[in-house]
Amino acid sequence: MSDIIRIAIQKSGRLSEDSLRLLKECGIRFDNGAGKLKTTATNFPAEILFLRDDDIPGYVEDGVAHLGIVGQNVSEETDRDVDTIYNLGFSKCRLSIGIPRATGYQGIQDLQDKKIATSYPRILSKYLKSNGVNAEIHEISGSVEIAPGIGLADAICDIVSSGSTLLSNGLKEVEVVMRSEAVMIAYKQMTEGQRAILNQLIFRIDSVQAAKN
Ligand code: PRT
Ligand code: ZN
Repeated sequence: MSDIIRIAIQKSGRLSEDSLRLLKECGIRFDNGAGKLKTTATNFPAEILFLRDDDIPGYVEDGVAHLGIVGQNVSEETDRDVDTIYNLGFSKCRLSIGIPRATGYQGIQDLQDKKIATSYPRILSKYLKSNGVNAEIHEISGSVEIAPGIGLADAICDIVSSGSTLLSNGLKEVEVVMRSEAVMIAYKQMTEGQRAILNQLIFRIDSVQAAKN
């Protein structure tokens, strides 16, 4: 009876609005007043935690949160032991490699021994390895697209959506490393009661998604 599930969503960023909307469309009512880090739903056995997206997989692995909504890019990069249980279809983007527009490009071998700036060192290094390319990965946490322009790197690997950020930094997209969308991830060791709540939630998400198609 006392079972409750904690759902972690991004506090403020590109996933926030759609994550909130999804929960509301599932009929879960809660107060998400500004600055709140945690709130309790009034009509569903759930608490909502508002976190930075990068922290969500770790919280879900540890069971501090039982469910989380993050981009596949973040889930993959953080490499936590969680189950991916639902592809939610929003926040679609790709993780791509970009190089200066004027630089010629024949194929991925051209990246051999080059310096690539990224916030996704794990995914990038796997991708390069699987393509037999050895490059120097330079990890930076933001404004990755300016790295080539300031002489910090020969190439970048970052999230692309419309492509306008690449364009305005004089870069062109040469490799798509992965495609991403928002997913729901889950703690692996929920109680039976929590699984029952999760099943109710999934049933509601299915209905919401079906109504959109
Ligand atoms: O503060 P916190 O750590 O929670 O947020 P954040 O700043 O790390 O993430 P946020 O809110 O920017 O993005 C959250 C998630 O949204 C990402 O992990 C992706 O899964 C997804 N997403 C979808 C995007 C984009 N589209 C996107 N366009 N994430 C980032 N971008 C950035 C990208 O980094 C680049 O600088 O937008 C720029 C490129 O956009 P275009 O349209 O110019 O190509
Ligand atoms: Zn983040």
